[in-house]
Amino acid sequence: MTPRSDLRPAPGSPFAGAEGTPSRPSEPTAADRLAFWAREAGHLDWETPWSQVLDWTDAPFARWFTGGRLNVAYNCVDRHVEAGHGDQVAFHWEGEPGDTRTITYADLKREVCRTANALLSLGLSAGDRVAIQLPMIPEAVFAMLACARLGLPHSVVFGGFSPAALQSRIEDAEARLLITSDGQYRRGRAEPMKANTDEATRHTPSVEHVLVVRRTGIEVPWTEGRDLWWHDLVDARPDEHRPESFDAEHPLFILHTSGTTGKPKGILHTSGGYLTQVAYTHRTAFDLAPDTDVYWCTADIGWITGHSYIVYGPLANRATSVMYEGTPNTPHQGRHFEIIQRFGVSVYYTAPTLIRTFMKWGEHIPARYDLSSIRVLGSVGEPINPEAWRWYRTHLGAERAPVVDTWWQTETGAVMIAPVPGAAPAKPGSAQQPVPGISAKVVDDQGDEVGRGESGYLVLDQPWPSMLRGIWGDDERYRETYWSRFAHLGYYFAGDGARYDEDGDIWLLGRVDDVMNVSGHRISTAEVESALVSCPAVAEAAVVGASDTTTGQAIVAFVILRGGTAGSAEDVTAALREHVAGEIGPIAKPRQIMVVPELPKTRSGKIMRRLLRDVAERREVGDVTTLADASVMDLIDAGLAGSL
Ligand code: 6R9
Repeated sequence: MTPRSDLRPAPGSPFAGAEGTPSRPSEPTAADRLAFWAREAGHLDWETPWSQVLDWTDAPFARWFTGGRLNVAYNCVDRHVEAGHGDQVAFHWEGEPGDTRTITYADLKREVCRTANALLSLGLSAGDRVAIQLPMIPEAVFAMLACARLGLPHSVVFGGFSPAALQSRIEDAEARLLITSDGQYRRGRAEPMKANTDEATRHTPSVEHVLVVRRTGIEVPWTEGRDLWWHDLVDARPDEHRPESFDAEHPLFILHTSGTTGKPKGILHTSGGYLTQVAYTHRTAFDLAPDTDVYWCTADIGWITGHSYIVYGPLANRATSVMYEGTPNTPHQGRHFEIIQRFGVSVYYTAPTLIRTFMKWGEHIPARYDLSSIRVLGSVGEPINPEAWRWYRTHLGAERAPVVDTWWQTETGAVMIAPVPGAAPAKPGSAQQPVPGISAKVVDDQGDEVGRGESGYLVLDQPWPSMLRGIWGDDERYRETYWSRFAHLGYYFAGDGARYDEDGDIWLLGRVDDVMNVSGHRISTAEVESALVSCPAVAEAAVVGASDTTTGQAIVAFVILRGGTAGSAEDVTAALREHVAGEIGPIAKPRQIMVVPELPKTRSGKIMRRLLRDVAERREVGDVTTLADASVMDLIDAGLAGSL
C-alpha cells in the first residue's frame, strides 16, 4: 500500500510559511523534514494512509500521521512472515543458566497470537492498560507485542524495582492485568518475583488478574481466581489472530522515568510516529542488514532502550537479535564475549558503564574469544568517556568497527543524536550530529544558540515523530517539565548540558537538573531523599550524584539523624542503604551515606547540592557566600574528617 502524504504545514504551525526560508543555508526546511518523515513512515505497512504528516496546532501536544491507521504488532511480526521470512530467526534467546530458545518470525507470530487470544479471554479491550514485570525472557516480548496487537497500552516495570515502585506504577496506569513470573535468575540464583509482585498488588484494586510465567519453578504464593499460569491460559489458545488497525496516535505504552521531583513520570508514547522513528534509527544508526546481521542490544526490556531497540525497532526491521537473560559475569566474566562468538554478533549495543566494567575485568578476557564478527558498536545511556570509547573500539571492534554514540531519552523514544557509522570521522566521546530528520541546538539561558567551542543547554527545536505525547494523566507537568524553560521559543528542553566543538559537533555533558545517572539509569535525588526520610531515624536528607569511575555517577547521601537513634553510625547507614533498596530497588542504593550535623542551605532554604557534591567528590569546597550559615561546611568537614 502506498501511503499518501500531505506536506502542507498545519495552519498556525510554526512551520507555516517556513518553506524555502531555511535559517541557515545548510539546514533543511520544515517541509523537507516532513517529507523525509513521510518517506520513512512509508516503510511501514498502513491499513489506512495518513492525511497529514504533522499536526502541531495544539503544541506541545503533537499528532503525527493524522488519520493514518496501522497495527504495530502486525508491522513487527506478521508482515515479515507474509513476505516469506517466517523461517528467519527473530531471537536467539539465552537464559542465564545456559538454556536456549530459537524463535523464528513464524514462531513469534504464533506466540503473539496465542497471547493476544489469551488477553482477549480475560475481557481486556483496546485502551485497557497492562503492567508487565518480567525477567528478560521471550514471554516479555510476546506480552508486549500482544498488548500492541490489541491496542492495550503496556507499562513495563524493570524487574529490579521494589514492590513499592511497582505498586505506584500500577496505580498511575490503573492497570487491569499484571504479567509477571514465578522468579528470575540473578547471578546464578533463582530469586522470587511473584512474591514481590503480590506485595505490590495487595494495594492495587485495579488489577483483576495476575498472569504468571513459570521461569524458575520456585514456590509461589497463589490467589485463587485472580492468579493464572501463563502455560494454562496461553498455551491452549489458537495461534491465529486477525489484527485490527489503530489510529496512528493510539497509545502504545507508558514508561515511567525519574524526573526532578520524587514521583516518576509516566511517559506516553503512541503508535505510528514512534514505530517510524525507532525503525528508521535502528536501521541507519547501526547500518542494519536484516539478511546477514546478528544484532544484540544488552539493555533490559524495562528501560526505553529495551522497548525501542530490543522490541519495536529491530522487529519492525526484521532483524535477527540476541536476547540474554542474565548478568554479564554469570558464571564468568567472558559471558558476553562467549555469546558474541557463539551467535556471530555483528552489531553490539551497550552502555558505557558495562564497557568500563569490562575494562576493569581486563582486556585478556575478550582476547580469549573470536569477536571478528563485530561490525558496528553502539553506546547509550550516558556520555561515553574517550578512554572507554577507545577501549571498546580496540578490544571489541578490532580497531575497525565504528563506535556509534547514541544520545536520546525515554521522552524522545528513539535515537536523536548519533554519528553516521562509517561516514562521520570518529570522535571519541562525541555523539556528533542530530540524525537526519532531527533538529537539535545548544543554547544559552536566553535560548540563543551558542557559538563553536561554547557550552549551554541541549534543546530540540523541532517536533519529531517518536516524541513523547505527554505525561500520563498530567498535561500540566508535561508542559512545565519540558516546554516552560524556553517557552517563548517553543523548544523542548532535554535537561542535558552540551557543547559545540570547533567543527560544530555536539558533546553531551550530563544532566543539568537533579537527575542522577547511575549505570545509565535515571534516578532523581528527590526520589532517594524521600526514601531516606521515610525512615523514622532520619530527620533530613540530601542526595547528590558524585562521579564514579565505573557507574558514571554514584549516589552519595548526607543525612541528619533524629536524636536518640540507637546503634553505631555504620549500622545505621547500612540499614539506611537497605531501606532505600527496599523502597525503590537495589539500583538506588547509595554508594555512601554520611551522617552530618547540618546541611548547607541558602537563605531561602534550598539545599546547596553543589557544595555537597564537592564533599562527595573530595574536592575543595566551592563558593559558600550564598549559604545562610557559612560555618555549616566547617561543621560537615569536621564531622567527616577521617571518614572519607
Ligand atoms: C536512552 C536513555 C536519558 C538521559 C539523557 C542523558 C543520558 C543517554 C546518552 C546520554 C550522553 C549519550 N544519556 N544517552 N548522555 N551521551 N549517548 O538512556 O534514556 O534512561 O531516559 O536517560 O541519559 O542525560 O537525558 P533515559
